[in-house]
Amino acid sequence: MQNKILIAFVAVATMLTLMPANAQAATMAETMKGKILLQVEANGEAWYVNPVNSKRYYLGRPDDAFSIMRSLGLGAKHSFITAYTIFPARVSGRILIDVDDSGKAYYINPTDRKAHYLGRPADAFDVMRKLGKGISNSNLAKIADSAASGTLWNAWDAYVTAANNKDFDALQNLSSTPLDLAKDCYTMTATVCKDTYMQFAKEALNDNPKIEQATATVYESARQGIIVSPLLKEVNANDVTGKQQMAYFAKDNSDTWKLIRTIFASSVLSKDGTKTDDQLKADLDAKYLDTDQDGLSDAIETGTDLSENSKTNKDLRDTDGDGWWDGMEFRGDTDPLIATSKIY
Ligand SMILES: [Ca+2]
Ligand SMILES: [Ca+2]
Ligand SMILES: [Ca+2]
Repeated sequence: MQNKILIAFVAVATMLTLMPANAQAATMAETMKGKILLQVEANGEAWYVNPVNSKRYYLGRPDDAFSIMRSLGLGAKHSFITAYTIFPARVSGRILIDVDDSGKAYYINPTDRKAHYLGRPADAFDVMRKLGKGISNSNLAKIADSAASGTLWNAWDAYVTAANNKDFDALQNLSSTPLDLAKDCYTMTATVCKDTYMQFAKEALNDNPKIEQATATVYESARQGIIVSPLLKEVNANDVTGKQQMAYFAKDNSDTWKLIRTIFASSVLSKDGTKTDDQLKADLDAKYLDTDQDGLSDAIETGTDLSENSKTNKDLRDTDGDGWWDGMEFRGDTDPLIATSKIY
């Protein structure tokens, strides 16, 4: 335990740096477009990769699979559906709904571009099992999950689930950039590094003030979002402490929320006899004040914080005017003072 330090600031970063992997992920999603995938390393869960947006849709039970596949269908004339044995490439992997014949649905298998009738839920399920291709968890993680791209809170929930399950692949899929094991873990093996990393992510969640929809403050625009827990203030015998958790998310070029970083900040104000507990609590509020709501306190932006100085403008959300808020850039790996340095 550290003590007697007037102000101790600990920022624990559970997230990474920026760049590649997106290219790799894009390739996997491209390759799998229109295919039905079976998660062979789990319980054979089935997914459909929608060729329209290259995102995967969980097919679940037979009834679910049937309705999901139909909901992603493309209306087609009966004459079009009966005109081909091998369908044109533009409908490869699509589900065609016969608008002239009571909405009968057909799946165009991308492997041979032949139509498979999806009559009742059981038919859809059979097609899924017969045509589904096995995929590893790590490759599946490279394809964006349609459910994960919903709201900012979906993204936070995905993070919590990944951390609690110590699911490294899920966390990698959610993160804006992959963890660079070689760079971040030095002499550890990849397996030990991943385990340590996930252990850390889980503990950080349990130790911190909770981020919950009911009590959190959210700063959100079309492409970025920051979730801030309430500032937890505790009065102890010799000090007053403050703790806050924050999570920074950005939408990637496929419009999917990705995690930039989570931060746990804590401060200890020692009681020196000159201030009351309430005054020390007020000092904590002041220390965490974020006037321009960009995810960085005024103290960090102006350099009065002892440990961090972003050198950004405390009254301007986006100091360099590149569209990304100061906190997003400072907590990510781009420069908040250089407009050409951008998150996406
Ligand atoms: Ca600020
Ligand atoms: Ca600012
Ligand atoms: Ca900026």
